[in-house]
This record gives sequence, structure tokens and C-alpha cells, in this order.
Amino acid sequence: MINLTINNKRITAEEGTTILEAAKQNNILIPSLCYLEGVHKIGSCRICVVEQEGAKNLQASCMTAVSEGMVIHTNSDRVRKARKILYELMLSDHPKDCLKCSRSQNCELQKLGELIQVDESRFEGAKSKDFIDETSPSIARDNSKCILCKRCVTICNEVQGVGILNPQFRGFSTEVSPGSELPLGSAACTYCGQCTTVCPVGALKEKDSTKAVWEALLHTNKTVIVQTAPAIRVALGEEFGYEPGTIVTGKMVSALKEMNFDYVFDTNFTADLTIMEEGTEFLGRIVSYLYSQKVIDTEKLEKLGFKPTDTGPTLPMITSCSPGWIKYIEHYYPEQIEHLSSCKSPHMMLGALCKSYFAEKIQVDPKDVFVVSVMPCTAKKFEITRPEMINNGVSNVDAVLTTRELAKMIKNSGIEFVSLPEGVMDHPLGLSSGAADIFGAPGGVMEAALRTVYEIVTGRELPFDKLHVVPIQGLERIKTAELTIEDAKEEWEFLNGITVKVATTSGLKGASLLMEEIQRGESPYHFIEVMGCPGGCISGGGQPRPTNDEVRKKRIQAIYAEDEGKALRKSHENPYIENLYQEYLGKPLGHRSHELLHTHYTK
Ligand code: HC1
Repeated sequence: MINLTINNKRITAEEGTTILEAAKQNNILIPSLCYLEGVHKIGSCRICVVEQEGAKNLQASCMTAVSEGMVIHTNSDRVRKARKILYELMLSDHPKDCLKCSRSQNCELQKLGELIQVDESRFEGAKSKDFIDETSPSIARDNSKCILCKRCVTICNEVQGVGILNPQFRGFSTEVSPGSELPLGSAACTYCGQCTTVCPVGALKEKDSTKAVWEALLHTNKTVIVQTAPAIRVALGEEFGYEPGTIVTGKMVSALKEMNFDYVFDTNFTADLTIMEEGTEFLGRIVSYLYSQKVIDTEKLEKLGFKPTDTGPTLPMITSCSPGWIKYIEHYYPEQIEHLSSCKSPHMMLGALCKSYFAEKIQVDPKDVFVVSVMPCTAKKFEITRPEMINNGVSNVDAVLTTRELAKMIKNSGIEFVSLPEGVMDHPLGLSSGAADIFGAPGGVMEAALRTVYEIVTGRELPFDKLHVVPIQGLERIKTAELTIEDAKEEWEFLNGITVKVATTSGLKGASLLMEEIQRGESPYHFIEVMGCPGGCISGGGQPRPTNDEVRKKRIQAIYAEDEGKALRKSHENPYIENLYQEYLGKPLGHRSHELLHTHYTK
């Protein structure tokens, strides 16, 4: 351990700790801006400067490691003057249109100004970066607001490994953008939106969809249906002052009803449906593989309800619900696209059902149904524009709001969120199992699938405490598990002794590691879950700011609490799902399912 003194307080810190981290660990606040917790050091803004006794220059505390005997002052006159000048210089090149900026009240630059008591702006910069890029369906870029802190560069390069956003040009012309002067809409960006979660100002944000939703609610005669993703209910409360991880499902439903949505449905319902379809597809791929290896014959295959052409034998099968991930594989591993499950993501499935099954039930022309998805994800805004997401000439989903956008709309409606009663989702597309809840947590889709697939094959529950596949849960980059089939049901006996190997990853860097294994022909896995954002949907690009590891853990805990609190914890036991198959779809992978719920990515 290293001994040092900060502001006359003797403290100790582990070797390698920065001064900023050591101060934080000891509840000493050093103002900072470009610093991004838990990630590669950036050191571009210098706001976190401190004075070290005996050193000639001030030090950036986020870049300087503690050393034995060091004496630091974080608030000396010299430090305060330097910090103020650095701040004013930053402000000199920043628009002063706070009143109409979408980040007002939630802007880190604004908060920093209050904290360090800057009440004047003595310098006027060139304000040369006036480029606004709205070419992406998911993310809007306003370079005039960029303060060059490079947090977006770090998250895009170091965390996601995509590397689309980088500093271009030099000196006063420096700007952060995709290279080759490409607009975002033409770059190989996945639209994961992680850059929007770390941008401290209004330079990177989701593309606005609130106007389209207001228009549908207030100025059309359409039946307006809203659905909410699994990860919204454990994060939306943060926008209204609740602790991260507070479950606000009931209040959220009441707010949506007060806003005049005609029906409030649950994306979790179609997460259960996804498990039925994707679980069946996975079993289909396993038996097709064994058929291709002549382990089973045509008669056996058909007895299990599959045709040789149903799914193909490509393994590992990879989940397909995260649209940032789909865009990633299309750009970077297009030759491996056959590994993707053919399932549309749950919210697209729900949209397709609203405009077929449910429209028929309420006798409304599907063209007069407007479906809004509230998602933690910015890439979902892109997903709904894909040509694959249209049935019978109508788009499955019409608009996607992020969690942040929904919070804005609730506030704008004058609704006092904390006083709302506990509302309930509408039927028949509103009831879900605990397996659906956990879709929002990393490893959740895989665990949900295993709960059903294992039971189909063996007739028994997954043999783990509280049905949790613990080895694949958590925030680590790649997690794996193995499950050996024993005592399978008679029709599945040929699977006895087979060890099913699964892997899960959240974040695109982990995805690329797993894809490289596949590319080399060395992947040992049968089934892989990939979520595009680090931490999965609970930390999607549209979630409340800040989203750091502490917040992620609380949201994940809440998701598992929701799951464990339910009597219904397996997708195949959801009575409304059973009913949907009986009334409308027939069977998993049946004709109607193929038409509405599946697609084929071809890029
Ligand atoms: Fe997700 Fe999904 S879980 S992709 O993480 O499969 O965004 O929450 O809605 O569609 O259900 C996101 C979350 C979400 C879909 C589901």
C-alpha cells in the first residue's frame, strides 16, 4: 500500500491507483469531466488538476498514480484558478443555448460550472464546429456542442472495439467523427448508442421520436399501442429520483395509460414467445446436425416434428434479439450470418402480432394500428426501419422511444410519476414469466431458453438452485456453462450423454472474440447469447445517465428479484402463450410463426 496525504488527510491507496481514484475512495471530491469510471484513462480535459507539493506543474489527477509520501492539494488557490480558466476556455467554444438544449438540467458541463462556481465567461472561441449529423436513424450528432472530452472515442474503441468515432483533423479544427468525412449513417456504426450514455453534453444523443409519438397520440384516429422492454421497469424510476434498481412497472403502466395509449402491452410477453420459437429452433438445429452426421434418420427427425430443411444444422446458434449486434455481424462477420437465430427480436414479434392477431381481435385495419416500443436501446430505432420488419405492407413497429425519451414525455404530460397508482398491463399480450423478465440482464436470454429446452428434453426442471444458471450471469465479458443431458425423455433419448456448451457475452468486444473462434472453426459452443451493450439491455444506449457498474448491478439485482418473485417462471408455462398457439399460431416454427415472427438476414 502507498501512503499519501490529500488536503491534510493521511490516506493509503493500492499501488497503481490514480490520485483521482484514491481521493474518491476517501470521499474527497475532485471535479472531473472526461474521466470515465472503470475505463482506460483519457486525460483530455485537465479539469481534475491538483497541486503536488514539490512539483513544478499541476497534475491531472486522473492520469497520475499515487506515490509514497506524496502531498496533494485539490483546492489550493492555484488549482482553483487553473480549473476555472480551463472551464472558461471549454465554454468559449460551446454554444450558450442551454434553455433549448435537450441536456439542460442533466448536463455535466452545466453541473461542473455550478460546482466550481464559474459565473462569467471571459473568452470567446471560434465556434467553428457547427456540423449536425442526423443521417443515422438512431443517433444524432451535434458537433457544435462537443467539448472534445473523448469519452465517446474511448467507449467506441476501448469498450466496444468498434472504433467508429475518432478525433479527426488537428488543432482548432479537431472534431470527433467517423473517418473519411463519412456521416454516421454511412459508417459501419452499430448504433449501440453507448456513446450517448457517456457524452457529458448534448453532442451525442438518441434521434428524437417523441414528436412522432405525440402526433400519433394527439392528432390521429389510430389505435395506439405501447409495449415496454424488460429493462425499462428497473431503470425508468431513476429519472424520477428513485434509486437505481427500483422496480416501477405499475407506475409506468399508469403513466402510459394517462398519456392516452389505447393498450399497454409487455415486450416480456413476446420474450416468452421468443423462447418457444428460439428454443425449438435450437433443438431443430441440434437434431438437424445429428441427422447430417447420420446419428438419427429421417423417420426420427420427422417424429420429433422437424423436416430436414426446417432450421439447417449450423451451430453454434446465436441469439438475434439485439439489433446493434445484428448490425455488427453484418458489417464485420457477414460470412457467419447463418449462425444467427431466425427469430425477430421480441418487440418486433409483438409489433407483428399487434398488427395481425390483435388487430383481428379488435377488428381494426392493421394500417390503423400504431405501435410504439419503449426500449433501453438506440439501435432499436434503426431495427424498425429494416425491410425485414414489414408484414403485409405494414411495418411491425412504428416508433421507438428510449427510456430517457419516455421519461421526458411523462414529465411533459404533467404527470406526477411518484404519486401514480400501480397499473397492470393489458391482455392478451401483457402477461409474462420470470424467464422473460431476465431477458434484460446479461445471460438472461440463455438462462430463459435453457429453462424451457431442458424441460422439453428431460421432462424435468433445470437442476440449478432457483433455476439460475449462475456461471453465465454477471458483468464479465464472456461467461460459459456446460450441461450434460441424462435421463432424457424417450423421444429425445439419443441426446443422453451429450454435453451442451453455451456462452454468453454482452458488449461487442466479447462478441468479436467469440466470432473469431467461430471463424477459425474452433468454437466449442452449441448456443451463444450476444447482447450488443456491455451489461446487456439494462445498460443499453437509451437508459438513464449515469450508467456505471454500480448502477448496472442494482438494475440486474432488481431483474432477478422480479423473476424470483413470480409463481410463473418458465416461458412454456405462460397460459397466454399456450392460448396464442392454440388460437392463432399453431405451433412453434409453424407456418404463421415463420411468416410473422422469423426473418432471414442476408447481408
Ligand atoms: Fe432487450 Fe429484448 S431483452 S433486446 O435486451 O430481446 O433493448 O430490455 O426489449 O426486443 O424482450 C432491449 C431489453 C428488449 C427485445 C426483449
